[in-house]
Amino acid sequence: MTAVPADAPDVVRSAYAQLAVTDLTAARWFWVGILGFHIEYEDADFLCLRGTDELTHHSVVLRRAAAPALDHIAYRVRTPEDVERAARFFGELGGPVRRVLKGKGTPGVGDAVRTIDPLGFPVEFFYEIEHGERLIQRFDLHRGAEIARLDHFNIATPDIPAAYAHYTSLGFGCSETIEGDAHELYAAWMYRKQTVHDVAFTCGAGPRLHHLGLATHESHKVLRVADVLGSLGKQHHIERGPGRHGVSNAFYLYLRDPDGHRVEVYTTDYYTGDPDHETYRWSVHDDRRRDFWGNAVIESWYKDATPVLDLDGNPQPVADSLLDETAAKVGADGLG
Ligand code: XXG
Ligand code: FE2
Repeated sequence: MTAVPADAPDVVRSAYAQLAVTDLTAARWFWVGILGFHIEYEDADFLCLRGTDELTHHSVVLRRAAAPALDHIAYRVRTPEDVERAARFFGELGGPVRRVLKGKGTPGVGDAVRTIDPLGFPVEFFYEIEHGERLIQRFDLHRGAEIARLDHFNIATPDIPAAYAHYTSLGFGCSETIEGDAHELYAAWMYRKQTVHDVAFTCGAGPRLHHLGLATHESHKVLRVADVLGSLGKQHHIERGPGRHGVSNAFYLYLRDPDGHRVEVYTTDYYTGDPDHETYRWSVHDDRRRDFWGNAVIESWYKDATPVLDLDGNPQPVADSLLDETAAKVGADGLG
């Protein structure tokens, strides 16, 4: 694990994302029925969802709204003092900093701080959260893709070096990158917990949410969810995969929920917790980097993403990407 810079909050992990969805019934079919999330809390406006391995209240929150969007991504910090540290850190960066008191924000979450980070993303930092019943060995309740936990956020952002610099200043390590001939950064994977990533950057118009990475334990769960969608005639929810990533080595499948939010069912990446863990660098010309078997990445995966909201619920303006990975000559991708 990398050291925490003196002025930065000690981030433990990517903890939850709150998505705006237009139809909670349709969303429930997908997130609960197909992915296998468990409902920890629901009312007319919110659905709080938890994976089988998660002991805290939720890792995905769905909020009923007029249009699909990302409300915020949220990181858990190590102590209540780190919530204060987050307020100071982002205050000094000049972004808006808003206190959200327990009971006034997302159900189950204690006192939190929300900000718009230098990349334009709405981000929450919290320590306190309610705990849920242990479901690890409630095999009788496991279903669908049997999502065990949220693994990562993937964000679409136009300037990858700026994203890399910001998350480095928050004490994140870098497990892997995709780079051009002059080492220009096309993508990077960064972590606080001891896996390949808590957050990754896809070069694209942004700020937008590219996807949520959701961990399941076994690759046959990834295959099963694709089979089930086919059987139901719902194959249009499958966007990319199944396949084996080059970056991360994970076995993967990308799906789109009824509002178009992208999720990745993800399994078997690797440990990154040694203090001298080295970054693994892929060439943008290596067609195994995004799919180890050289399968093409479809254009919608590079181009589509979820709009993000500011702290008042208004859409954040989007800037064009500085680099275009689809324009790099990348063999089997067939793009560019
Ligand atoms: O989690 C991931 C991803 O960011 O979704 C994409 C790991 C690897 C990849 S990639 O498409 O680069 O293999
Ligand atoms: Fe991912």
